[in-house]
Amino acid sequence: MLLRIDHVGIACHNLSEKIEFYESVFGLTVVSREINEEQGVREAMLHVADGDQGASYVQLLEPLHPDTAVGKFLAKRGEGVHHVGYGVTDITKALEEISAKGVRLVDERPRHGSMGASIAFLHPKDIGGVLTELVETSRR
Ligand code: MC0
Repeated sequence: MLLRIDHVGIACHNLSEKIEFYESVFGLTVVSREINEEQGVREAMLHVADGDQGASYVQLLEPLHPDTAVGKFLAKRGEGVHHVGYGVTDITKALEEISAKGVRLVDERPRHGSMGASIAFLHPKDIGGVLTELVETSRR
């Protein structure tokens, strides 16, 4: 069901500073910067590698407001890994299959994600404390 690790989402207080850090330390390149109002984030995708099943990225996330998923995460836990995003072929089918196994879905239906992808989150409490995201895209 899972094709690859699409991205690792990392929560930070200052997006520009964190981009500079990843560029200078790892030599990564920003391929997309977006504001996603629905998710309450300002985010950047930095390309890591290409594979048979698509590319993988580091996603840096800065909250738009304190009262957002990433804002609350930062207040509670500080900066660090916020979620793991896995590539899937058919997100609707994957959600049905995962839900049937008793895992709570944060999103019953796909939402708009970075770089035009369809995304959906699974509840961290049912996945060993890891907020998990499914990502379907034809372009990566
Ligand atoms: C919260 N919890 C987490 C967590 N966020 N555990 C692991 N990883 C995380 N990122 C835990 C808390 O510690 C708490 O556990 C419990 O979940 C409830 O958290 P809460 O702070 O009370 O917050 P809730 O319940 O209001 O919301 C948690 C939930 C929410 C996961 C449902 O954050 C959510 O809907 N997330 C999905 C959307 C999202 O994260 N969007 C931002 C990235 P305790 O034990 O203390 O009770 S958007 C994105 O990345 C897009 C742009 C993309 O990829 O394209």
